[in-house]
Amino acid sequence: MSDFVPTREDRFAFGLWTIMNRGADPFGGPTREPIDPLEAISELGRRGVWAIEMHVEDLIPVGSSAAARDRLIREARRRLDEYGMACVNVGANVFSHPVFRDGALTSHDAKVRALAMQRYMEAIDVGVELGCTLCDLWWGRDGCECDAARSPLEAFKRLREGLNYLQHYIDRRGYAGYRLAIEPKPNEPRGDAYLPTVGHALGLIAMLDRPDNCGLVPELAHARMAGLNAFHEVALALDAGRLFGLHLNAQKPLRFDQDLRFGAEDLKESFFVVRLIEDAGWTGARTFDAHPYRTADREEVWDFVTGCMRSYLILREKVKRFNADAEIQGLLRELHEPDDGPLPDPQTLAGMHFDWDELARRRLHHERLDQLTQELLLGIR
Ligand code: GLO
Ligand code: MG
Repeated sequence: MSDFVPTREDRFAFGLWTIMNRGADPFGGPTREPIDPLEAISELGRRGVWAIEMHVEDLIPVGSSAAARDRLIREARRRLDEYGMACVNVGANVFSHPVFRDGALTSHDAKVRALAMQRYMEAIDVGVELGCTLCDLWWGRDGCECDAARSPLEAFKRLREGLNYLQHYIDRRGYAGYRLAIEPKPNEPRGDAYLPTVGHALGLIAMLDRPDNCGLVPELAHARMAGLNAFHEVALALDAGRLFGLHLNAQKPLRFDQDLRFGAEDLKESFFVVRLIEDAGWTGARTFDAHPYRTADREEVWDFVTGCMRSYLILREKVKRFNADAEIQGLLRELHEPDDGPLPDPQTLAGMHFDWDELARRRLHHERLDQLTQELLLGIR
C-alpha cells in the first residue's frame, strides 16, 4: 500500500488564503501569527503541492507601488518555478474592505462596481504574469439581508454585465485561453447570496455573451451549507463541461461555513466526489479551500495541509478498491443490466407491453451495496 505521500502528479493545490488564515472568527480575533504568502508557496512546494490559488491581494497588498508589485510577482514566479508549481486561479478580494459592505458587482454605487471590476482586471493581469488561466469569482458580499433595498432582478443583471465586461476585457487584451468561473455559495457573509448553487450559476452562465468561457468552481462545503448533496453538485458541473476548478473541504450540513480539513466530515460524500473526478479522468487541480482550526498554531497549519492531502490519497486508494471489488462490481453490473440501448422510436414504444409487477419485483441491492461501501470505507474490505 502507498504511504500516501503527495507528488506533483497528484495535482493538489491550496488557496494561499487558507495557509494565511489566522484563525479569527466573528467572536474572536486571530490566534496565530501570519504566514507570509511567499513563504507559504515554498512550504507548499516542499510538501509536494502542485499549485496555488490566490486572491491578488493575498500576494500584493492594495496600495503597493508598481515596483513592489513587480518584485512580488517575480518572487512568486521564482518560487513556483523552483518547485515545478503552477498558479491555477487568481481571483480578487472584493469582500473584506468596508467599501464592499453591500456588494461589489451588485453594489448600488457605480463607483464601487467600477472599483470591483478594476480589482478583477488586476487579478487577471497578475494571473497572466503568473501563467494562470482562470479567474474564479466568489462574490462574497454580493447578496443581501434587506430585500427591500435591491431587487434580485437588478442584481442578476449586474452580475451578468460584470461577467460580460470581464470577458470583453480578456478578449481585448488577447489573453488566449483565459477563463472565468463562478463559485456559488448560499450565504455567509451575507444572509442570502445571489447564485447559491451550481444549478443557479449554470442558469446565469447560459445568458452570458460567451457562455462557453465561463464555468464553475463548486465547493463541497458550500453545497452542504445549502443542505445539498455535494457529490451531485460537482457532478452537475462536470456533466455540463463546466468543472473549471474544485474546492475540497468538509462541512456539517446546514451550518455556518466551517471550512474543515478535507475528510474531517462527510466521508462517504467525499469518497464519491473523489471517485467521480478520478474515474472521469478530470485533470483540474484538486484544490483545498479549508481553514486550519482556530486552535492550531503556526506549525500545526502544516499538519492541516498534510491531512487534507493524505485524506484525498487514502480516499483515492479506496476508489481503486471499490472499482476492483468483485462483489461490489458484480452488484453494479446486475443493477445496470439489461441495458437495451436507446429507446425505440415513439411508434414502437407506444405499442410496447410492460409487465409492471415483474419490473417492480426486480431486486436493486441498495442495502448491500451501501453496506459494502461503508465497510470498504471503514477499512475492513
Ligand atoms: C469562501 C470561498 C472563498 C473562495 C475564494 C476564491 O467561502 O470559498 O474562499 O473560494 O475567494 O478566490
Ligand atoms: Mg472556495
